[in-house]
Amino acid sequence: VIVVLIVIGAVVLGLTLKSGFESTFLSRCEKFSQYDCKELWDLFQQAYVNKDPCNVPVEAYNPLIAAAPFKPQCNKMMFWSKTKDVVHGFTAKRKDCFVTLEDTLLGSVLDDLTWCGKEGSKDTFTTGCPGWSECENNPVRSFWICASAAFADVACGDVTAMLSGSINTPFNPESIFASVEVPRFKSPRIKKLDVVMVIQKNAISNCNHSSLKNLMQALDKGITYSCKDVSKSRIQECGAKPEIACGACW
Ligand code: N1C
Repeated sequence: VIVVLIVIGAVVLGLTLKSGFESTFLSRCEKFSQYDCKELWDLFQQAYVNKDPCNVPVEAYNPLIAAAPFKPQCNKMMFWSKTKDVVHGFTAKRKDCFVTLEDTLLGSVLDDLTWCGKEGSKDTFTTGCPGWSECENNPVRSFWICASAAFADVACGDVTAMLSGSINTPFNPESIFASVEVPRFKSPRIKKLDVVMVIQKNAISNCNHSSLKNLMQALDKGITYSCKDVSKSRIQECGAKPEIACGACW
């Protein structure tokens, strides 16, 4: 009898205990009211669970994104490449100025997480998952491509992008910004792209960098381009001083 009870107990526990990953997903999700987080968790899992972790296509996340669509926020949408910490340090304090993908439900729920499934298992794993460029169709990369495409699809008005002056190729064709987001910027929905080049002490490039010519050429005709070199300290100052108007930050 005791053995049977232990077995039943273990099975019940196994069915009800949430993994750390699921708890993180749900607790981050519940900060946004008006969504059914359990439903979103189920849709999320369906994208990669019980699949080869190198064979999760971008489209696998379409049902998830359809259930928590991005809202257009004209003139406030912020994109970035290789400047995540500066951007989020700023937007965390100045939600009045800009929104990034990480300020939306799906972006904030999955930010900084790693996950994958395995063939023959209904579990979510957080270790032993393929790295970002180990195989193309990995669950994490496919999610960010799908979400970034949907986020760029609703961008409108004047959009801003923070690029890094501390790397060799600020506009890198391999990046999600260049390969997924910029190609979806369409005139007349988008009027202007304001590039902010984040300049630190170790800067090796700025608005004059040749890769930015490729960015200009990639832009849909009708979208105006601008670029400004802005020091990291100025961006941080603007984050720290809410009295500075968004339009006067740089
Ligand atoms: O490849 P990137 O930059 O150009 O991608 C950034 C670009 C942003 O404009 C975002 O809208 O694409 C979107 N995006 C995210 O919001 C995001 N959050 C977290 C893309 N990737 C995102 N991540 C993780 O950052 C992702 O897991 C991958 O590892 C990096 C890509 O960032 P990058 O190379 O600096």
